[in-house]
Amino acid sequence: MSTDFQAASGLLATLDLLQISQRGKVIHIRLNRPAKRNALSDTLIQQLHTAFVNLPADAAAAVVSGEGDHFCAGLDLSELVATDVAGGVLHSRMWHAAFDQVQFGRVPVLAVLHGAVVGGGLELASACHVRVAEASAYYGLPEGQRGLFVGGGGSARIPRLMGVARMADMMLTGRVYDAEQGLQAGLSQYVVPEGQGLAKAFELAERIAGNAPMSNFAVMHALPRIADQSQSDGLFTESLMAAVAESTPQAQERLRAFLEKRAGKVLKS
Ligand code: 1HE
Repeated sequence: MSTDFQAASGLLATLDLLQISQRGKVIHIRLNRPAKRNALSDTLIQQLHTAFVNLPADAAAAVVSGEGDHFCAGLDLSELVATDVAGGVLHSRMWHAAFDQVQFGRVPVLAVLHGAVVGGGLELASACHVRVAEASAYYGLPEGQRGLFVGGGGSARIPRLMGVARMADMMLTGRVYDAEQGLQAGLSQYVVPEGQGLAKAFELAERIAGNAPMSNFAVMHALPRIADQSQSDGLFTESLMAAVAESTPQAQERLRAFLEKRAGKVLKS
């Protein structure tokens, strides 16, 4: 935990497979099962769900990372017992509920990726809004080799990042992408040197937390849905969302601030 982050209290502090802390408006949720490479057991999935449903009211951005040498080794294979079809569907739906809460919850979520980002770990990463990869990150979908299929939303989310053909190749052939290849393919938006992922993510999270809440809401909730709509429906939804955002007091104040030369310009960084 970074020194200036405060450990979470109350319900969030009881989630023993997560280490949760907060600095200002940024909440840091760390998968904390390093001995098992942060493999996603049922309990860990349920704790992620609980954490994202119960984020502190003053949190405005979240960062998810993994303790130890890997972000996440995917589904906890030791828990995969032969079950009936209904049981399998319900198990997958439990993951969907948790990861939907990540993608369509209250605050934008950044993932810091290092080491293995495989199977369900990549599904979790793909539910986040911004992915920062360290140089050691690598991506795999070993479901094909394990006799499985993705069940944590991967088939819906990963092709939206990298395309169906690339995902099919990963699943069929076991192809692994390294951090740079993942960046080129769209799996992450940033690659940073080893050990610098959290600092980069916290810097981006501070920026996100400073946006008008309605703009962040629109990006999280309207943008992916518009992308799923026909052009005509999407344009109409966009107009509604734009009108809602523009009419908020925060937007009005920000526009005034720019016109009165109190706000920053858009400059090359
Ligand atoms: C695990 C898991 C796991 C590690 N489930 N226990 N995911 C996979 O197929 C990936 C499987 N894991 C690996 O390939 C490797 O563990 C790693 C490349 C991620 C890391 O290697 P390494 O050498 O650092 O660790 P390790 O020695 O392999 O593992 C350390 C311990 O973690 C060991 O347990 P131990 O009791 O012997 O110490 C491993 O058994 C345990 N471990 N990964 C259970 N995944 C909703 S559908 C989603 C479908 C999927 O995600 S399929 C992909 C599953």
